[in-house]
Amino acid sequence: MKIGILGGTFDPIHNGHLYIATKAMEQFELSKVLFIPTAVSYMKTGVSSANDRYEMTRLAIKDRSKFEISDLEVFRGGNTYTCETIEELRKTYPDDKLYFIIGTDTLFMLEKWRNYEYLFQELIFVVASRDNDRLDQQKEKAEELKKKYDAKIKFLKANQYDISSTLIRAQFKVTEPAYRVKPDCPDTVIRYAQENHIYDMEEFEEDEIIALLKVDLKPKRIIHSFGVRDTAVKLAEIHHLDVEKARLAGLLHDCAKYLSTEEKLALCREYDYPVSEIEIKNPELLHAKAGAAYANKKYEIEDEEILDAIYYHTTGKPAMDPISLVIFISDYIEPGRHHSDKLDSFRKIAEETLEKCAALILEETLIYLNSRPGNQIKAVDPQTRQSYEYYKLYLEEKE
Ligand code: DGI
Ligand code: FE
Ligand code: FE
Repeated sequence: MKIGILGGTFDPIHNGHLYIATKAMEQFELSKVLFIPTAVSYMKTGVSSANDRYEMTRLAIKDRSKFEISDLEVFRGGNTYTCETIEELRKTYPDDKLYFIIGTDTLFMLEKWRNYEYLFQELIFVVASRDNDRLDQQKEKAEELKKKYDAKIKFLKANQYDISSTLIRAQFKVTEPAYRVKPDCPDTVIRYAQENHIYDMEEFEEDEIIALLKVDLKPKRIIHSFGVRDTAVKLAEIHHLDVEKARLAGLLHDCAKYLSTEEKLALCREYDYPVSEIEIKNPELLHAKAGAAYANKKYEIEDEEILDAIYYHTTGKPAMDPISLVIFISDYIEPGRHHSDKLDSFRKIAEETLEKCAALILEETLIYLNSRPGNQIKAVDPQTRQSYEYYKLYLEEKE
């Protein structure tokens, strides 16, 4: 027999896993696929219990006669090395061909695995790649392993699938009805997770926020958000501020960037946020205020300092809170920004005096906005002007 093996944390199992198992079965004419939920060290927090992960996996495949679940690893506690699992499996399947399904990242790690030479001898590896970009590198690595160890490595022909357990967990955690979407996993799993509150009682982890943001934002905006997060964290450390608040505010500051004008206006109305004339004419500006509402409503951020930082990140305001100041500045100077040759000097000043850096940024912004008078899009928001009036004092002080 040819037997497929798909191991994973399965927290939770989702349709991407089932798709891969199905594709592998077709391509390699497997008699069955064994799903092996892994044990997770008790030291690792935030992973659902072995029992729940096992149960969800069992439910997901129970109507598929060629999919089987194995409890070889999940109830053992602590990590199980794959070589131990394979030795166990060999007792049941002494002469069968074992097709072991791995992801792209694993392909590059195989030589770190315990007894990998034994594994190369026993297993046919099936690479289910998630990103086709590195396909050349993957093929190269496979050739190398084939030469060195006589490894048997095959590539799964399947469409790219963009589902991750992280995103699914995050989707379970969204409680606001308007933003709930059906997670991409079997209904039996959804029901089990909901009835047993596997995910919805927990707070968002950062990787889950990122997974949701990747749906809300474009890839370039994600990179920018990481830049703002990292810059904000660094500045918070230097200036002895709350690093975790800076991190979250930086990550989420542009979360409403791609909402429609109607959605942004509706959020501002719902939260009683004032909307200025300029903002109506130039709804792009609204993503800051709407972002504060969106971060609260969808991402369940309740901290006022974080929400304020998002609210004021585009225009600033007089006498900002330190976290707001850090986000306002980080948005302008994060490493992905290249719009002005003054940025490097601003980056240095930010490490010394936040207020002075804010003043310089506001000055630059006003110069930029005034560079084309009459351009509606560049009308100065009163808030930007007031921020400048306040912070410019920090420029004079030094002179
Ligand atoms: O969302 P980002 O692109 O990361 O950055 P942002 O939220 O600071 O928005 C940047 C844009 O906002 C930039 O093109 C300058 C513009 N801006 C800042 N203050 C004002 C302004 N635009 C207008 N019309 N009026 C302002 O007062
Ligand atoms: Fe922004
Ligand atoms: Fe930004």
